[in-house]
Amino acid sequence: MTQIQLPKNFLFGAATSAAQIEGGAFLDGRGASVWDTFAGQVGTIADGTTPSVSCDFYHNYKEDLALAKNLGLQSFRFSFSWSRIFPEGTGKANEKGLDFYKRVIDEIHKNNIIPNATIYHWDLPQALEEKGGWINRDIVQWYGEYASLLFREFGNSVPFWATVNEPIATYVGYAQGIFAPGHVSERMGRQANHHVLLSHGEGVQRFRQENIKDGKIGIVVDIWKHHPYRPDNPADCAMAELENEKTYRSYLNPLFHGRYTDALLRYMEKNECMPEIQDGDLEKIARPMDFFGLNCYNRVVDCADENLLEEERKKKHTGGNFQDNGFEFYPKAVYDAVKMLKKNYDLSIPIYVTENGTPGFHEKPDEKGCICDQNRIHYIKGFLYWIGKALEERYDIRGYYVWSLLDNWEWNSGFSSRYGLTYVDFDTQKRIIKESGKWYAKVIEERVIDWEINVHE
Ligand code: IFM
Repeated sequence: MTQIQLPKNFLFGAATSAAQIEGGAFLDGRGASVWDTFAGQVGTIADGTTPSVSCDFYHNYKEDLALAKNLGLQSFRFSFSWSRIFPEGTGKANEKGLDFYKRVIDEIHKNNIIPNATIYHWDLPQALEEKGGWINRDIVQWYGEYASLLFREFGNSVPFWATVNEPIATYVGYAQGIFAPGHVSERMGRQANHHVLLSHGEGVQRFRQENIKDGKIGIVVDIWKHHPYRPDNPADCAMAELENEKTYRSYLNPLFHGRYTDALLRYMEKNECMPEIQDGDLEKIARPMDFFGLNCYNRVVDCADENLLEEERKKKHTGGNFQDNGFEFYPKAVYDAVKMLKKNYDLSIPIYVTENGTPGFHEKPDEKGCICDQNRIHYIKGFLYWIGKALEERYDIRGYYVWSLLDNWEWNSGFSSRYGLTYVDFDTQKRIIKESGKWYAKVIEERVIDWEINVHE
């Protein structure tokens, strides 16, 4: 058993996003987002639900923030709903929408919690999608106007700002059709991604122009490193390598090196999906920021042999390096990501682990009303251990946020996938703190992690 002590000034929090917790989708002038529209189409969401009510944070925010305080959270990560603020995406702002966020931010402060805001977490106003959405280069200006308004309204009451959460979600929505708005075109996906990165750069520039005192701005990128299933097999290695290019490197390279990698450029050329890039775009994307938000959940293992893969899928993995929910358990992923950021990008800004968590598919209260999610405790413990390891080696990680404070509307999985430290009964809106929530509260207080290192790590 190894013991890790996390520093006193290390920030502990939990993360959420507007579309997943707020509900109130059609209240007080809010316009539809692409997820409202997408979820309304048959076959898009596993349980056929929509985000229209979800946790009803729109009405329950005071109780939920009191709950966050009870857990001892030091920071609360949330996102603004673009279409609550600009129902049409641009033009006249909705005062009632701005009012809501003012009340939420005030309440966060009343609870002595530090707000950490994301400007864009996947919920593009439907009105903008109808003008081409992330494919239309004008979106950089639309996003910029929206970001500037937020900076002016809330810049002095929110110290942490993320321009975008996980740019890859836009690719998934335009290239793979799995996420809203549901397009299936590699070319659209690459163009959409370029515009998301450009909007990030626009956001950073406008943040600096607003001259916000004490505020920090960054971006949140998820790193799921691809590993070859057979490390000595060239096809598996080539597959993993290409996936790393197409995923996290396609964001990190422009952000930190001011260019797309040659391998990605070759791939885009060959597959006729090269985005339109104008002079100055990459300089804009690479504007210096203040922190890096790392979302880290797992790694991905790639295998080029379909038959082998099929056999692997049939295996019922439990225990060891697999969790009960069927996912591989690889907490070292966070340590690997942090090391890679330093080695490959010479990252010199602080890292916040802005999301980490694991879903439960059958969680419900037992006869005593307890949600005994030992699986989640084990998972978070493993990641905190490896964060502690990286801290011992002097990597600059300043905080950690569990995804999520509450069970919520998990995009394509609807309500069938629960990530919360708190259980939500979506019929009654009753909340029950899970065992993981109680355990996390203790970690925040004591900052000690006992960990038995797994043979597979
Ligand atoms: O729920 C999502 C979140 O919106 C973005 N990061 C991953 C989470 C879990 O899937």
